[in-house]
Amino acid sequence: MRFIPTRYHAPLDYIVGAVLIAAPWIFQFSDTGAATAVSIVLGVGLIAYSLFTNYELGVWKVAPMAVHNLIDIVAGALLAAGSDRDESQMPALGWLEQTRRGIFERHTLSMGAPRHATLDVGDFDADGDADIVVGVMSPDPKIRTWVEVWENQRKTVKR
Ligand SMILES: [Ca+2]
Repeated sequence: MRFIPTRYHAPLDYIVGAVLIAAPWIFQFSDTGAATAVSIVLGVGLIAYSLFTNYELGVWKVAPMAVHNLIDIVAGALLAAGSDRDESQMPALGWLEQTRRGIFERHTLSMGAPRHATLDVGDFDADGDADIVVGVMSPDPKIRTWVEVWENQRKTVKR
């Protein structure tokens, strides 16, 4: 069974590889040496074995796709094994408020393991300001919530 055709899988590998290399700075965990090293090594590794994969964007096309997929599974398991950082102290949901043109203020709305698989913004309580709704995905059976709505309780200045 093939979930993602290789014509999409190949560009995704290079994009994900680049994101993994930059992730410690994008997601602000670069102060954690082990997590930073794992992310960079997996990103560089992903790009490296993609170059050797026999698919659309492979350069040396020596490794069959089955081997590539096996390495993907092992790399994913390594990444999912977690970091040495206490996840309860990590921001799980943040809001960047534009206070002036090009100037953003960061607000952390919740802490803990990131488990929000999706997010949307809308005026869910019809009071004229933006609220947030997030989808929740967690392997923890104690978490039974599928959707969380974050109602904007800040008084907005109407113009
Ligand atoms: Ca609202």
